[in-house]
Amino acid sequence: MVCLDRITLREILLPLKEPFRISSGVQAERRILLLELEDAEGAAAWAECVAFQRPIYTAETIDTAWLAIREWLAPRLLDRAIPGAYAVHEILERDIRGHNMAKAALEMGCWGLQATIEGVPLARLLGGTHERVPTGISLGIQPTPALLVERAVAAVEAGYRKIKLKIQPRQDVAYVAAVRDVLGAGVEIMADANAAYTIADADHLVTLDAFGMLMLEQPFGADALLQLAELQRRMTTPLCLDESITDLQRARDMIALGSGRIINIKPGRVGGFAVSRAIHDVCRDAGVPVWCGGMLETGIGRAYNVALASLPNFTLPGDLSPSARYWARDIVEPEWTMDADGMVRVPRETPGLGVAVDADFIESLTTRVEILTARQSAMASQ
Ligand code: OSB
Ligand code: MG
Repeated sequence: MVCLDRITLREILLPLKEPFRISSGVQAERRILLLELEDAEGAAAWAECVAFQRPIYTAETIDTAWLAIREWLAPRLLDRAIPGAYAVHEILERDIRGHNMAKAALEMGCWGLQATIEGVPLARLLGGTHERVPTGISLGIQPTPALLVERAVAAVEAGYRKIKLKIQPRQDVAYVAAVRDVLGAGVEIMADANAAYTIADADHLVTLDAFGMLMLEQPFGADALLQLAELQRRMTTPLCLDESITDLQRARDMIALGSGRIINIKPGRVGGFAVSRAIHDVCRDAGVPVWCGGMLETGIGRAYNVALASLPNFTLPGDLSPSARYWARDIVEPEWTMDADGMVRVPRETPGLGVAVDADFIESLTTRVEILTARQSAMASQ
């Protein structure tokens, strides 16, 4: 049972160690929406909304998420007896379209709170089995192939088990070729286009087959399932879908149409853990491997992703880089680390998220706060 007494929305500003460029834009710092969920007995859990500042990845932004949570989503949960975190998705989904990242932040926070209340690690509450999870790195678009190679070599030396290269038209084949050439055939590499191509680029994309990549992620737009299926028929490299997979139905459609052979599950993109787990199960039954994507999260979002990645069908390395990859200082203690074999340890003893949240440091980074209660949302709706 979970019953929320109060939800605190908080925006923090955290500079990235280095700018991260994808085909649709660059980010040098992150405005991040954090949630603190509390019940009437004083139990509390933090959660992170993964929406970016601008709609470069999906339509949501930190500001639309803030609005959706305050106006439509939080009032459904506050002061209401919920049988368990598993039930939250349905409550938030009914007659409210979209806003998956806003829904996910609340839903996952309820899983975190339930784990805290029950005194169990989040991974165990979810049904995770892996004790350690393999990690890959996602490298942003660099000015030259040589600069990308430098970073890829350093990543392999650090132990990363998969090297993902962001690509876009005119910054693709030469970059992939250079990295493959220097790393050799023994390293798993992949590319992610973040929807930068169309079916008109199919002949060009097929030439990427020559580099033996583990997968090619989201070459076309989110809705282009038929064109993706056409490309997949022409390529030996498995396509992996990210932006396209917004819910369980889209995962089923991908499998039925052959639009891809691998799914990148980001819980924020699909509305939370219940849907992530359902997609995981459907993929497991269809023999489709999944892995956990990343959204340049802080250590709070990382705790949720690592717990999710401990489920059995997460068989490929996730974008689960340690704290120091992104931040000069993370907002959790201990920070997330990776061992020399590129593995991240899943917390299996500590209840809840498995890391302590540094509330004082968060306070010093905070640019706005809003406290939501049932009383206040009832007054607002009069
Ligand atoms: O497509 O996975 C993506 C970052 C910003 C926007 C989209 C994506 C990414 C990443 C980052 O690849 C992965 C990470 O968090 O390390
Ligand atoms: Mg992606």
